Amino acid sequence: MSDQQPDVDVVVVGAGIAGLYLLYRLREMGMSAVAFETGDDVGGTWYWNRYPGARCDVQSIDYSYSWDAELDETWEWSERYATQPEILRYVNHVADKHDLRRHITFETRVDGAAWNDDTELWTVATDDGQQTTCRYYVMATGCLSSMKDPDIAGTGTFEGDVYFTGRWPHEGVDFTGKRVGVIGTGSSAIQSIPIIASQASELTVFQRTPNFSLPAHNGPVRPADRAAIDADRAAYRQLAKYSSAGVPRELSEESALTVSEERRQERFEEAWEEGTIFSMTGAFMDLLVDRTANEYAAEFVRNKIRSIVDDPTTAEALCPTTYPLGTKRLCLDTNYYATFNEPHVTLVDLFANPISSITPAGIDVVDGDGATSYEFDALVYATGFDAMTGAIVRVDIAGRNGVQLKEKWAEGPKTYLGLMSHDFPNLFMVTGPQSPSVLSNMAVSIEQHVDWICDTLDHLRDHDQRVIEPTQEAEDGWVAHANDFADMTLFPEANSWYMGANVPGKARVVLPYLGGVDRYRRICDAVVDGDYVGFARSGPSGEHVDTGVICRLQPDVMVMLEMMAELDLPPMESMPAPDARAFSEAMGAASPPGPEVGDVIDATLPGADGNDLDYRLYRPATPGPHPITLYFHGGGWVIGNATSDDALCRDLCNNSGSIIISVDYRHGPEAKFPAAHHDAYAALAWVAEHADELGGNGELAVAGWSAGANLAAHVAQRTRDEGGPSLAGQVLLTPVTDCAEQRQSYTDNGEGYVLTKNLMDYFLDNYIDEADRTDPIASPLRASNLAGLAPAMIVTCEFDPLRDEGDAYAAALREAGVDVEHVQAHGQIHTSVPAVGAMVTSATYREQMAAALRGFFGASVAV
Ligand code: N01
Repeated sequence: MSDQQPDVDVVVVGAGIAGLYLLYRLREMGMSAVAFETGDDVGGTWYWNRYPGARCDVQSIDYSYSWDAELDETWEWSERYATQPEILRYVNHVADKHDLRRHITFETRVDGAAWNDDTELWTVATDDGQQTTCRYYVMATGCLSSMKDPDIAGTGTFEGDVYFTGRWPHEGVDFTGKRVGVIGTGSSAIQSIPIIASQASELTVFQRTPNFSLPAHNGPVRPADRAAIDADRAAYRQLAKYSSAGVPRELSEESALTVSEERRQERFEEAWEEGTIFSMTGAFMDLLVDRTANEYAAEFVRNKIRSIVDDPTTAEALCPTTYPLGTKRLCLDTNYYATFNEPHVTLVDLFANPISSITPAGIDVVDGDGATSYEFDALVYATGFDAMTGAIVRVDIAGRNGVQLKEKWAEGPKTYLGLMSHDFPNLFMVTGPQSPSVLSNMAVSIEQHVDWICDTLDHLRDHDQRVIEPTQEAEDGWVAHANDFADMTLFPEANSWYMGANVPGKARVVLPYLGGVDRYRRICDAVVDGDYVGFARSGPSGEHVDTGVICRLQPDVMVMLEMMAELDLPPMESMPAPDARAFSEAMGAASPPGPEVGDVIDATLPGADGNDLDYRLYRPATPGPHPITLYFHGGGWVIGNATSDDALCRDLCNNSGSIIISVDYRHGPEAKFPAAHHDAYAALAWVAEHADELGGNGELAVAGWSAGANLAAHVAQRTRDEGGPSLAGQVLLTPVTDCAEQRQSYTDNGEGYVLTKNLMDYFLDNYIDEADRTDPIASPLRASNLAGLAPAMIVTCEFDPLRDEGDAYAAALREAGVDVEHVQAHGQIHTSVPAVGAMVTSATYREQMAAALRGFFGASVAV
């Protein structure tokens, strides 16, 4: 550690909306700072993007700073969606009001930055040949500031006027009487095309992928919106901070799959009329996660396009069909589609007629075996940006031991919270990749990041620390979490700039964090409240490393637990068994129904002591006979019945191609151990004997979940010992295998993951006396001999008290020579795998269970 003092405490790159607020906060904190800005004035994106029609696509009352209450109350936006000149005026006003320009070095580009481990300083190199040392280095470079290379043959040969939407001439362009070609149909093109068309003598639009665009319905700020913010401005801003997209709005709790066609059309019409980018994707809760739900919305918009555009061929070409709605950024327009009804406007569909080359006179496209040449006076490239990472890696950033950020990110960005990256101490990013950024109201996300960064610098100073860096483990955890969230959605299906797919050679990964602004903010706050979970900090006061990893649960599991916490349900173990059963049934009734199957029959079969056992038989729709899987429900031998795992049984039936017979068994405390175990075996014997009548083909397997998996494991042992019935296999989902010992997973996961240690104790106490718990019937792991058992497929879940005993059983079976497939479900809890229709991330384990059954039954199954 050296005591070398830097030139300034903080170097900021960029003087846009983020850079200005950073400079303000840093000055208020008494830290010295300089911002380097390539442009000759403030504004960032609003400085560069001056193309005709440029506006924000989040309502201006929302897309505003909230940190200056006086500004917030006095600034009047003239329209719902302000134009670029008005937004630039606003940004300039802020810079003047707070005298921020004096901290900015304009017309100066940052080319490189290197960390020095000895001095613990960054050296920042600028294109004027200067070097500036700083303790902290903040990239406030914006998500859409690095223009994409148009990557079209012949670019540069055109002899007419050439314009890029992202670098528009300050003096403006008059296209009157000109023949104009526009390449691209993203937001920039969609905003500018109607205005260029109103001037040009001929306009030709070259479209590679059509976009979904909604009418902006721009005009004065709507009275209802104004009333909402005027009623209590501070409360409104607070709502925005804890909303999913940084804009206060009610989230739909309706599924597009379960409402009537009439209701769907009604919601989509409302969304179309609302004119915001969040209205259509938010019309139903499942539009961005379910392909069928999404297709309803997509077709609605396509029908709107067909109703606006006169020429059917042009209309169809304008209809997006190759990706789900909303997985490329939705656009807001004013008269975009109607512009194609103008006689001097032509659409060239590059899928049918790809560009062969830009030429000195215009553009040549392939046309059948020949070519068509278009001649222009002016060409407009609206070809987009190297989004989110482009502006960051364009600077040569060298971290610890010379590690290059560009190389580290070659396979996709790796960050902790989208704020920092391991090996790059004291380097912060504002709205970096893997933060909500572009999927939110940027004004809200920028402020949150600036506040987090500045509060962190304040904290370091207060604690006599100088250096902060995320640990590798924390970063790996966040990258995994961000990817898990993305994988739950439809976003990976589109070749969008969200995926980096618009830039040839760029890694294809989801760049923004999809968990929402509210959740993300709570996570960032929790990291701080936990004393910087996942960060290493050092300085004169010593070194402190927090080895924690956040967000290890799968995202949908996390969401489900959050929702359950909000319900504040009473603990089941506080209830007498009959009440616990009724409570569990009520919860189950609120769960999504499982899929249709070929046939469902409810009947009874004899239990071990002349008692009747209800069962439900699920028959596949495929022609029989079928193999049979006897299934035992979960519920700790206390709750549940033949129909309580209905959705899982349906799913298994369809995907395994076997008949599933879900059989009930007697429960504690009324019927204590070993009643349930004996019933399970009696049921197996009866099913084997009646297989023909039940539609079976003679093959038989057992399956179960939790206590039901314990029964399945038991009967698998007993059939071996009693010489039948013979089993093709056993599928054990989060089984109880040892009632007598609570392993480490009871401590790790004993609270907060639905099945708690207390609940498990309650189940055990209700069913098995202490003295019986070492009996191998109750604890199959304790059997003296595990050899010769039917092949097993065992699923254990990372956040389950029963995890370790399930793992131990898999290991013990394998040791005994049993054929075992053991799947450890990452980020799942005890109850998440059976939750068909509710938990997306556990579908893979359900599929694996079904695949295991198919494997047991070999060639006899058809699905
Ligand atoms: O860029 P884009 P943009 N040959 O990447 C096409 C924000 N924004 O500047 O889709 C032929 O969306 C490309 O085709 P394809 C907003 O977040 C906001 O328009 O790759 N075509 C696409 O059609 C937005 O999403 C506002 O097949 C080529 C177009 O060029 C983001 O900025 C306004 C091509 C690029 O569209 C980017 O929007 C404007 C090629 N070689 C922008 N290369 C607001 O309202 C690319 N294309 C705030």
